[in-house]
Order: sequence, then structure tokens, then C-alpha cells
Amino acid sequence: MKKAFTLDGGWQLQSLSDPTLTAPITLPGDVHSALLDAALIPHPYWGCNERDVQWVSEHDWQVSREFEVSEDLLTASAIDLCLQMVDTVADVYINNTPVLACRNMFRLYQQDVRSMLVAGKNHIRIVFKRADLEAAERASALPFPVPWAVGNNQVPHMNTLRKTQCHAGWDWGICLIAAGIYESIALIPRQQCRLQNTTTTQTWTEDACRLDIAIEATLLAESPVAVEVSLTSPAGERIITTGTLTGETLRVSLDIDSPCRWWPAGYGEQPLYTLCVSADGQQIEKRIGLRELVLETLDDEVGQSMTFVVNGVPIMAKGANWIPLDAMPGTHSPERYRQLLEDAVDANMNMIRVWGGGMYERDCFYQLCDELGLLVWQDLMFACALYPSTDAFLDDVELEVVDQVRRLRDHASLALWCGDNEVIGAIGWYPESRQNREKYVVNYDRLNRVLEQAVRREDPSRRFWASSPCNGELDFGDAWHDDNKGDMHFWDVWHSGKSLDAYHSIKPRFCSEFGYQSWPSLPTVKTFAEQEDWNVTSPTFEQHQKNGRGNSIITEMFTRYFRFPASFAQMLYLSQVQQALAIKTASEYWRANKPICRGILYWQLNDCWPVSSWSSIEYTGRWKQLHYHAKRFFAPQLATFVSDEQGVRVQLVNDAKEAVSCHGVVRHIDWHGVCRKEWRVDVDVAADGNETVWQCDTAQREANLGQGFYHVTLQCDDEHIENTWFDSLFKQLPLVKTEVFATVRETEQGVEVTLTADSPAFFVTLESEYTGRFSDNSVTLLPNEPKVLTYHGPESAEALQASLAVYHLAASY
Ligand code: BMA
Repeated sequence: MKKAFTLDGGWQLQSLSDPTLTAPITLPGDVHSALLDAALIPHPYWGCNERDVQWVSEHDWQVSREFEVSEDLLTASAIDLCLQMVDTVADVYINNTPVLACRNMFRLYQQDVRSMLVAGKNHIRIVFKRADLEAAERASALPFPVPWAVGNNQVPHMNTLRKTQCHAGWDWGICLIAAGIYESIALIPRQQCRLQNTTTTQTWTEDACRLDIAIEATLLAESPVAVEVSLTSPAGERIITTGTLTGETLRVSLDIDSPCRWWPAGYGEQPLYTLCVSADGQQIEKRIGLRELVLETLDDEVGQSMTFVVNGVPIMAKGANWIPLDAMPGTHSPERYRQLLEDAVDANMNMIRVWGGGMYERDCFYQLCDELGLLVWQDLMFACALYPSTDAFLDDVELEVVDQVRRLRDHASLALWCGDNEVIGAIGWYPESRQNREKYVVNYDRLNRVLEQAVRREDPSRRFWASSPCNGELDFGDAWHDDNKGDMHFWDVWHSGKSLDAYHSIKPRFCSEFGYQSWPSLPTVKTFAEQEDWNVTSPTFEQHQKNGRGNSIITEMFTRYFRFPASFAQMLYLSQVQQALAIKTASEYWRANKPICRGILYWQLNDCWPVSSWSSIEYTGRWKQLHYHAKRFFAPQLATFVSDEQGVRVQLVNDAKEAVSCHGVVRHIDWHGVCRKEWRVDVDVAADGNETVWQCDTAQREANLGQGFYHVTLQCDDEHIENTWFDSLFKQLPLVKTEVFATVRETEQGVEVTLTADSPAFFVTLESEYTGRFSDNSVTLLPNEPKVLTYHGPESAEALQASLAVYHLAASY
């Protein structure tokens, strides 16, 4: 059988606007990366270079190469050119004959090009048209104006193009308007049939699972084609069945007794079965997780629940929102995906939301989520703008959804299809749609209906959720504020400037977005700013802040909660304390309200370039303080203080499927570290439980006021958990300006840092020039209770010690 091959590797890039401009380009890859490698542009992420590279997207570009085809290959019945992630308006020519017109970055294109190929040398070129001009042309041809993402996009009308919407800039995103091809370019010879796709459906009985497998293929000759289907269990046992392709779809079934169930992280293992379908020398291989998953939305005394139930177990969804890995898509690598997703699981996350302004992620993303137990909330790619509902647009989008649902629906991790991000809400943001609401609501529904129907048809096993946020089935209230049903995006603290107490004013059923910005750490700032720009109002720093009022909000909030930081480095540090505090406040309170709340996804996990943003992991891979706090506030067991009109209490939340036994103390400790009072806690908390394990009344709280802080430490089976609570604003507390010592030493387990202090120190944070991370960080330190942290990174103890900076709250002013 003739072999499939790729056209990946070296191509030639040429500007069609200035043909003297040429460079080598590696495909899959993007134009900016190629120009950068050829030293034709400065690094777009450094300083204010974003402005200097805008010309790149104002050119038309062409990529071309030659390739050899053998006589033998040409005897195939078809040779399919398969293209994915073509960004975006691109015409493909083989030997100067047009073969394919790509117009949608999210389509999976496949075109038989056999008749254009010749034995020997062949030539392929792909011409990319300027996205900004195409978008403008499309906008002018619309029957009525469709507002685009003003305020986020720096270039208009991106909503008319099926392209990653944040490529034109976002409130955390650089505007590059990338162009290129970001997936392997394959040529696949077919003889008897075109093996297109397989999809599986699981039907569960007590302890068995039937896997129905649909194999889509087209016959290229008269004769039927033999198909072999095998399923290999995680233990290596193999079941095989065969079939014959005669028409378009072949259906076969496999019965799996005592299946190993797949679980989200924290609830069990992630066993994966390998499904392999082969016919005519072509093969499709998938790793399948066997699990039952439903989204339960039941009316209750509060409103309506919103709970993902996996294998009959209600899941407390904990995680963050995902944006594209890098603004230059050519730099996306499997290693970077793995690193970020492992960082998510290491912070006790079990769900990631793929946000609608980015892209349907690459196969490796979902494979990693399957492997790591990260459920995926999958938006369809529409965000914060209104979208056309012309026939042409709807037809194109429908094909896109079919392509993507078929590609992704067999992933165990995939939990939900959601129509868009904030598009129903956006009707209320723009003057045109505000003035003519009915028209734009109907326009919205035309698109949303097509999305819903396509998803339902292609994947009946999953719920379609119209929009994020939304109150539920055809229920489009104010999901930014209604907390009794549906998912919410709660932005009252960041965007509306309310105090952190506002997080206590709601009890979301599922909060799929809430966020608080911080600045990047000094080592990350050094990767984009000269020392003379180390100032939060320098041009470089402002270029790297895309949320208009962002720097003002951070600074103003300092004055509300903290004493004003003493230096640039302390400002960066304190901004990360503040961010961690905000998201911790919300997450812990909402977890303490389980089972009312069954989902907490903060905005946002990652950055696509070095920038001031809501992320918990910096572009350089460093964990912000928030990410270390997330590891604690998302842990399966959480002890959190809740203060209300009854007094202060400790709520102990257990998300595990098993009961836990917890033993420890609650203490009230003065500012010198002397314990003023101590209470023992010995308690068993049921599986999925949530209990008050300690409380003091308002009179006691009053009596303790200003005298110190509350501290809880508990050993819950194997887990050590700890938390603190302060009865006043940090700026009012008489914190002792103690010195924190960090001693680094090499041990058999690796490099260890021991932290000590003579008085209590808060938000004690280690920072180094290296990108490794610590086992814990941003911790509370008590006198006579040293903390030992391990460093995960290749550096020696000596190197780490030399580059170590230690921060803590009382030292920030
Ligand atoms: C949300 C998101 C993004 C945005 C973020 C911060 O609502 O959907 O559009 O980046 O807010 O403003």
C-alpha cells in the first residue's frame, strides 16, 4: 500500500505586497515566527515592538515549495490533500492549478488532488489574503451592521471571519493577526476507500458497557472493503471484530464486561482503551475513556442546580479558563501544552474551559486532558461580539461545527458544548443592538439554533449549553448577576470595582468566569522590558496592559486593602498577593456553599505573551501566587473561615468520594506569634461533605478584634491543610516587620528551601530567575514552625540560593 506523507518542513515565504521580501518558513508555522527567525522583524513581545510589526498583517503572503511524487503513488484512486488550521483566507495551487479555497480556520479541508499531480517534481503554493481587508469587505456586504468586539479587537470586523478572534487583540492579547498553517499538511493516497472518521457511543448497563462504533467511509471502487476494529484495554487485553464496508457507514459493536471507568482528576484513575480501525491500509487510532457523564440541571429550592455527574458521582468542578497558548501559533508545542495542563492538575483542577475567543484546541490538548483527568467545557468559537446570520455565514459555520464535533466527540474529557462566550450578553453592549434589540436577538437565535442543531445531530451524548453565561434552557436573564441558576460570569469586583466582599454576596450554582488581574513577576518583566522601563506607567508597561483601566484598578485596590508598596518589585509582588486574595476569597466562599455551588472556573489560566493579566501562570511558565493558592483552595479537602452575622466559623469541605478523618487545631495567634487561644478539632467528614467544624460567636469575635489572626491546621488522612483569617483589612494590621530567612540545601529528594521567621509572616513568596517552581509558595510562616519547600527545576542549591528573592507582606512597604 502506498504511504501517506506530509509536506511539513521547509517552505519559502514571500510577501506578495513586496515580492523582494522573502524568508524560509517551517510549516506547520506562522508568518510572524518565520520573519522573526529570519531577523526581518524584532521580537513582537519585547518593549513596544507590537506597534512596529503591524505591517506584517498588512501584506498578502505566499508560501510555496516543491515535492516529489513517484509513478507508483499516482496509481492510487485518490490522493487527498488534508489541511487543518489554515489561517484563514487562503487559496491553494498545485502546479499552478487552483485546488482549494480555504475560508475558515476551523474547517478540516480535504481535497483529492491526484489529477493535478505529475510524476517527479511538483509545486505547491498557498496564497494568504490580508485578513483585515477580507473582514472589511465582508462587513460591507452584510445586510445590516453587525457590531464587532470593539474594545477587545484592535482591527474591525473580525466577527465576519472564522478565525481566532483574539488574534486581533484582546484585553490581555497582543494584536498580530497571525497567518499561517498550524497543523500537519498531509497527502493521503487512497485505493479502495476513503476512511473518513470513526465515532463511538457508549451504552451502560450495571457493570458493562457496549461500545457502538460508526465508521464513515466512501468507497472509491465497486468492491466492498474489509475493516478490522480492535479495542485494547488498559491491561493490554484485545478484542477484535471485523466488518465490510459497502456503503457510507459501517456500524460495529463491542461489549466490554467490567469496564475500567474513567474519572476526572481527584475522583479516580484515567484508564484509556485504544480503539483502532483499519481498512485499505488506512488507520484511525483513538484512546477512549469509558465513563457516564451528564449535566444535571434540576429545579430545587434555590432555583436550578448545575452539576456535572460522572459515573453517578456529582463532581465539584474546579479549574480555570484557557486561552490560546501563544499569540504566534507556530510556537505551540506538545511540550508546552503538557506543561500547562499538568500545572492545572497540580493545582487540583479538574476542569478547563476552552474559551470561545480562541480556537478549538489541537488534538494533543484533548488527549492530554483525557490522560490527566481534566474535564473540558468547550465553547464554540464566538466571543463578545455579534455575528452575522446570513445564509453563507450559517452554512460555513455549520460545516465547521460538524468538522469539530466529529473530531472531538470521542474524548472522555469533553464534558459540554457551549454555543459561545458572552454573545447573548453582547447584544446589550453595542449601540446598534441596544437600539434594535429584537432584530439582534433574532439574528443571535438564527446562529445559535444552527449551532444547537448541528451539535445535537453530531453528538447526542452531550448537552448543548446556549451561551456562557446563561441561566439555562431558553433562559437568557442577567447571568452576570443571577446566581440561582445556570452559569455565571461574575465581574463585579474587577470590572465594576466592588470590594472583595461582593464575592460573599452571591452563591453561584456554577461560576464559569470571575477574575482579578496582577502584574507579572520581576523575572518575567525582564523578558520584555529594559530596566529603565521598570515602572508601571512606562510606555512598555502600558503596552503590556490591554485592559484600559487595568493598571489603575490594581493600584487603586492597593490603597483600599494594603499599605502602599515601597518599590516597583514590591508593587509587582503585592499585585499578585491581591489577585490571589481575590480569587481565594471567592473560591473558598463558594466551595463552603456546596452543594449549591458545583463549579468554579476562574479567569484565566494562561497568557499568550508576557502581559499584565488575570492569569495564574505567567507566559514564562512561572506560577503566580494565585496558582499556589489555587492548589490549596481547590484541594480535595478545604478548611475555610466564614464570617457572618453569627460569628466566625470553619467550614470543612470534602470533595472526595470517600469520608475523611481530620484532626488538628484552630488557634488565635497574636502578631508576635504567641498563641492566645487554641481549640482542638477532631472530626470525620462524609464523602462529598461540607460541615462546620469550629465556630466562635460575635461576642468572642469582638473580644479578639485586632489582637491577632485565626489559623487552622488539620491533618485530613494524608493531606495537611492550613488556612488563616484576619478580622480587619491588611493595611490596618500591626504586622511585625520580621525578617524571613531562606536556607537552600541539596538533599536526596532534590533542592529544599527552609523558611524561618521570628514573628508571623504572611504571603511569604520565593522568587528566582529560574523558571522552576516550588512545592508551595505564598505561605504563612509562624515562629518556631519552619516550612520546608522543595524546588522543582534543574538548578543546583547553590545557583538557586544565589538568585533567590524572598518577599512577604510586612516587607512590601
Ligand atoms: C471575560 C472573558 C474575556 C475577557 C475577560 C476579562 O468575560 O470572556 O472576554 O478577557 O472577561 O475582561
